[in-house]
Amino acid sequence: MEKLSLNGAWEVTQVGGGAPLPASVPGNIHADLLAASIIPDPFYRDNEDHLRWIGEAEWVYSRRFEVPAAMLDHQRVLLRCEGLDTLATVTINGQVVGSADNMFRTWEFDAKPALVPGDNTIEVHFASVLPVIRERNAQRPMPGWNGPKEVSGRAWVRKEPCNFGWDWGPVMVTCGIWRDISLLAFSEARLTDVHIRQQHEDGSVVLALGLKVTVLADEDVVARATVSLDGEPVATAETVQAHGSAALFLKIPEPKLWWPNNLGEQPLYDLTVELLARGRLLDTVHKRVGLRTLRLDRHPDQWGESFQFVVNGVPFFAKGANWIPADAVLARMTPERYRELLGSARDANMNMLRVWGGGIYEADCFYDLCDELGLCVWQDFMFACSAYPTFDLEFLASVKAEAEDNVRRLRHHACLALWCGNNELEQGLVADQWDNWHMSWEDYDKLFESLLPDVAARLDPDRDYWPCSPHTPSNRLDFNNPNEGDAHLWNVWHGRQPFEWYRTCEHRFNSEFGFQSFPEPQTVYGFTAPQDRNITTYIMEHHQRSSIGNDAIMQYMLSWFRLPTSFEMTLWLSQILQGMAMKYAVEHWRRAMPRGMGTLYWQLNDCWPVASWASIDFHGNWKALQYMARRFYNPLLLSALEDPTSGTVQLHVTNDLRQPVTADLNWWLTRVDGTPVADGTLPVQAPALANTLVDTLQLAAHLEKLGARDLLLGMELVTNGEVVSTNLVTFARPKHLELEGQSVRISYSEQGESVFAVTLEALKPMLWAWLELGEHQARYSDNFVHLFPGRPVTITVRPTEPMTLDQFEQALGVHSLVTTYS
Ligand code: BMA
Repeated sequence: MEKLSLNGAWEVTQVGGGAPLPASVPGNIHADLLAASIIPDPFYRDNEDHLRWIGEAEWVYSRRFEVPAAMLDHQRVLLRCEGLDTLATVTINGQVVGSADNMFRTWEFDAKPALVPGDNTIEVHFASVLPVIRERNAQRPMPGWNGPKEVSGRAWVRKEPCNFGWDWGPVMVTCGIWRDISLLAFSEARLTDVHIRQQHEDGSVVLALGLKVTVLADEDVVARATVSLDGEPVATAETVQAHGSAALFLKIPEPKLWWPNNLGEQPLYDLTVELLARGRLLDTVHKRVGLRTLRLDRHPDQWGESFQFVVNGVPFFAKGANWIPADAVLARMTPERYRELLGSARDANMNMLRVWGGGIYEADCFYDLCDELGLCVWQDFMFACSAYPTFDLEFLASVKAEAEDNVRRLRHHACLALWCGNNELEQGLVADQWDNWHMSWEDYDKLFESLLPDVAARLDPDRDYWPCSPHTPSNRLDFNNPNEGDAHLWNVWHGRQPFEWYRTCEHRFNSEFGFQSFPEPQTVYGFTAPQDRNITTYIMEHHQRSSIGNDAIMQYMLSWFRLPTSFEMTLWLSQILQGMAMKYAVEHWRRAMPRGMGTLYWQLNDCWPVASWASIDFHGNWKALQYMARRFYNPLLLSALEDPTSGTVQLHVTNDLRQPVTADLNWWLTRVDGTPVADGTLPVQAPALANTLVDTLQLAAHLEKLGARDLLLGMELVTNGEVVSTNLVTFARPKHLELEGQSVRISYSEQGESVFAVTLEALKPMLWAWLELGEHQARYSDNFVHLFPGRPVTITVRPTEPMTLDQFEQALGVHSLVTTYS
């Protein structure tokens, strides 16, 4: 197998206008226009609206390349395109070699007849998808949920749905060669597919390989497989012959199992499969494999039907968030940015992400990183919030090929936990008959109950398929049933219910629920001019896509907090509010385990700078929620359920570890000025993988005497002399607490080059104390912490760009709840 990569420097020309511009492949048109300084930053103010012409235009990517004469001696020469976005016609030396209409597919075209030895030219012409969508939608409007700024009818093309706008994303209709492109030449044989299945039995693991081999020559072709760990081979096997299809079995001695984050290690074995003819190497495939079983377990139980993931026989509580494409200009995503975001998910104690169906089947490096980090992936197929033209046989053929390509590409990953048909179609987009708002169940079933589960069962029989998120198996009209299936709980936020509503829900698995916040001031400064910096300006509302979202943030904020006195403090306080909402929900649901066995909040990340449900902003900054998620997703969680009316507080320890834990629980009750009222220590025996009610504090007498507004209850869980979880209870809304002015001793020191330790010693209780460095970006070991007198907290700060101690001192700001309104 000879391979010639065609990645690298290309040119791009707008049809009917302009000179060619330099272009990068893989890439896309927005990235190229930005690099050539033809367009301004599409995320600044409302530039997005003035750049819509890019998606309306047609673009031609072209380059020259040299083909060695020997390459053309091969019997077959293919042009392999791993991603064309979207309506593409490919020409080599003026001859059309193929066309494409599905961004999610891998295309291979016969290039041999068009190629010549030496200098060649390739052109990829991208037609605009927008006229196609408009025309088809005019003939037959496709029901779907579209916000006012979004393009209707996006379901007519197989292209990243959120390109056409979403309730957190801009309208940026891209095109381009978005994944690798290369020439492949071979004469004898090619390894076209390697399917790895794992047989786990009595502590041993056998890898069963199913190989597909295209053999062109009448040769004796054999396949050899080697599996190694940390560079040491642990098993090999060889076939007698490999024609068409072949099987190989590798028994792994003393297998080291792969576990999700916090449940164990993530050892990854390297598998190499080679194709040989008389000792000559013809083709090689490498894959990295984590040994584990990972299933969705559904069985009848006392509440209805379970919905829990089971790894290596151990049911575990899934903790995580929903993932959306991490940049509206996808071409800018680098392995480093993926690592940064996924590393943040792991650092926040997550063990699962849902790749939501309105984006893309992610890049290989995304799943590689999830394998390494122990982040399980709930993988939607790319269908979301719209009806789809499944009555069209061509459409069905296209999505079948797309599903096969992606299942084959991703199924070897240890992290992959579930295939899911779509996002939210069953939640109101399907009815008995097609009409303006619905598709028919008959047509729905063709794709989500037949085609996709068939592909998954045939190509990936060891993984479960779930038709829709959310879905209720016994009655799909009854979505969000508390006794079975998964749920999207949006009564808080979209339904404007108070946070307390979460505590009325005990669903089996919460795959979506969320609350919005603004990004931090520096991120907002990046997309606004000074005159925009008020949350009601046109530009701030432009960077808010959920209907009347900023109003909702303020409505909830004033229910809990005082009116902040500045724009900046409004932004920060919105983050605290968001974190509180998610904490309220997740702590409750973790206490309700094993009835409920998962929480994936909406959403981890952003694709541009915007007010949204994300816990990490577009630039990778952790919002308050991300720090709070690290606490409420801690495998050992100390949480409390307060009842101000009866004056009781239930203290719970949720242990998600595979080992029982012995600990001490310390609690202290103080007045808001810090005067001690009562305290205690409780011994804790927390069995593995369970929630334990440790005790119920009876505080009625104190509440009666001092009043709900004058009391704070702090607590911590200590194991082996280390504080592993902390928490706080207030008995009144924080806005009604008479907190005194901020009074804190701040000391800092340089720990290493440009690493600083800041110790905060509060003289009066301080709620949600946080550090910031103005215009300097940094990573904080913790932030938004509650401080009590006599309990100093040290935070390590790592600025992204090196700073001196002097600069650090100048930039350091320390805030807490009272400074938002004083
Ligand atoms: C959902 C998601 C997204 C959406 C989010 C917030 O239900 O599936 O479509 O962005 O809610 O509204």
